[in-house]
Amino acid sequence: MHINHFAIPSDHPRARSLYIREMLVDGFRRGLVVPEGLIAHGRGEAYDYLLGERTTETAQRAIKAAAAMLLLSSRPVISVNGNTAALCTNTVVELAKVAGASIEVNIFYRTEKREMAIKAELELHGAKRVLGVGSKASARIPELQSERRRVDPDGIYAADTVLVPLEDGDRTEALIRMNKTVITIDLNPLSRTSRAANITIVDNVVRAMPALVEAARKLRGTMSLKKITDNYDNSKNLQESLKIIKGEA
Ligand code: PTJ
Repeated sequence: MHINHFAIPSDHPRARSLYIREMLVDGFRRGLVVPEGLIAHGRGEAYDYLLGERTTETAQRAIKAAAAMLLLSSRPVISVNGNTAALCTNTVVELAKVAGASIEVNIFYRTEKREMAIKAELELHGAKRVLGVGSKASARIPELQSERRRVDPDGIYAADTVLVPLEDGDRTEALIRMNKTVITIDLNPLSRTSRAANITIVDNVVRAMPALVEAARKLRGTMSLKKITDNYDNSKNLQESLKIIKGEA
């Protein structure tokens, strides 16, 4: 990865945030990220700033519920777009192993070249089987017009639970209509995806993904999974995240 270290002094007060930006820019140069992805990241950054650039206790509760949900699922799938590939391919692969999930490439601005680049990036980090690329995305999500409707019949189409980091609202709602459980990671607690998903982790994917791996590792083989998911309340969780942003909590 080419990170412009010279431009960012390590003692810069915003060094961490600037490094994450560089990861996106590097992903853009390598053909993983679309220009629109850089803009989407900017919006995420603004929310992250307001949340204190930390995994809040509220997000941690959602992470625990998400880990339990993935472990309870019989066909969990992690959906990977350009930004996710640039920021956390290694933890996507780790989570897939720990939670027994499949990995599928699913992008909004679809080109075969970028699908292949994201697949190659996942394989470089140890993914054995990457779904949803090229002619493998032969199934369709009903009532969805965007290129995200094209999914793998062995992956998202047949999944009971789908983890969709940085997702657009249309597909989240379409997946819910297909009776799938949707887990998202989205820094904006007001987004349509955040409100439609069953479990919303309001946190940066860069922090949330490793925390999710850790939580799944801890919970694997324990008996309390169903209790954790039953006791989780997503609307309450979103309200709490909003209060943190407004400085009321
Ligand atoms: O790779 P593609 O073609 O699938 O395109 C990916 C983007 C991100 C461009 C596409 O999915 C898109 O346009 O997304 P949206 O509708 O802008 O939604 C992105 C959401 O993710 C917004 O609510 C952002 O606040 C949030 N977000 C951005 N960066 C992060 C984030 N959430 C968590 N971690 C981030 N690093």
